[in-house]
Amino acid sequence: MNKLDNLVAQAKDILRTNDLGGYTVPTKGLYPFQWNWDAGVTALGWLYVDELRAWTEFEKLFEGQWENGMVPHIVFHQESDDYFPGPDQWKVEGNPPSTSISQPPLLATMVRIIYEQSKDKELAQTKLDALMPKLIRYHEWWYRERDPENTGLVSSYHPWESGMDNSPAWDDVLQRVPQVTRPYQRRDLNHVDSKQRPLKEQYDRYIYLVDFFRENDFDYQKIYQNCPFHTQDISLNAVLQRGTLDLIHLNKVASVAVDMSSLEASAAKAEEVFPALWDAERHLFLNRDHDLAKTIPVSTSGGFMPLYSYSATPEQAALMAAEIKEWLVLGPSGLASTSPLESTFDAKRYWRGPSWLHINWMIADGLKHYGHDDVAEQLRQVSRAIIEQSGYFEYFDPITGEGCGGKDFSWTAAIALHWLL
Ligand code: 2M8
Repeated sequence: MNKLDNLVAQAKDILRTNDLGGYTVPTKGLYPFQWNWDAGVTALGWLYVDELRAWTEFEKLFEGQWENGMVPHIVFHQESDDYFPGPDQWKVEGNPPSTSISQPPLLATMVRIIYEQSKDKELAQTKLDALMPKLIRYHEWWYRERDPENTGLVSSYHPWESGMDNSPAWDDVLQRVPQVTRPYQRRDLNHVDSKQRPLKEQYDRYIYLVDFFRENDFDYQKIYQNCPFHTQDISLNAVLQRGTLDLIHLNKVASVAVDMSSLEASAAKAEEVFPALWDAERHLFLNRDHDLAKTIPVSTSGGFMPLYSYSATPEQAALMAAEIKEWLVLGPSGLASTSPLESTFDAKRYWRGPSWLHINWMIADGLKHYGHDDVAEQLRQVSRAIIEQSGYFEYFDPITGEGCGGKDFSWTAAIALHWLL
């Protein structure tokens, strides 16, 4: 087998191995359940293995959708002692059990790509038609419950909701969250070197928030008013924006079109407010601290995500393309999740520095939209080089390309199948 065939075979094997029967775990051991944005990216990989299976990934995730439309960040389809905090900590009633927070909503965009690229068009139409009402309810939930004052930006209440858990962007806001005093036992450190994971002090605050949601009866109004962690995450908002635009498009090809005026108005409102998050000196967009009503001055890869949602001006896009090229000089093995120039940059510690393949792909997709094909191609080449060098790890040291975190990782394999191989 040549090198390329070997990489393709390995990626497909990873999806099959991580398949627990209709849903794919991110990696065995470390993450034994179905995660929301992992499921979206992973479905894209299944497209190259088994189209029907790609659609099942979404259907399984939507089994966890709440009455109010929310799609949880983890759906606990079966029990496992490998992970903390599990369903006994979240205490959400429902079958299957789930968490009470969500994750960056990239499902609609992944559904659109799979719908357009699948070969079995009849299957795709049937599956799309069935998923549309669920996707619409999910997006409506974001705007209704997470932006109740119609500011144009949805709120996040937990670093886990951003998907970029220990990003330095959240450090100051997280300091306002008390540390739990009750004992608990982390399980992630049974699987991964502690130098590549969040600190105990951060976990103490993550768990406090889990208790806080439960003690506030998961009531969105109480949480909106009182949650000590309250951010407006630029990356999540960009993912939502792109997803809503894709959903509006999908409504035109679905067998039954519905009134999308409310989602159209939400997307238009977001377009109005994104410019306020642009930082003219850093050449990227910033996250926002809701309670202090100001932007958070930390440069992260999430700040480039308005490329992916088509929310930047051509001038801003050109500045971001140039900035990305500079980051790639300092960290040539994929786009660092935190600027290598930030004092908080840490090359191996999870979202504080490492590069992540699905983020590289989304940003490259945005760069292409703005005509910066050269930088998009550079991101593709460096991403390809790291899997050749290190295999399908969860994340990669952006300076050396060393694989970090979990190995045989589903979304890394999926993005490789879709974008790199
Ligand atoms: C990581 O997050 C989980 C909590 O959700 C964890 O560390 O326990 C993040 O990288 C997140 O973005 C990802 O969805 C999840 C599963 O891959 O792992």
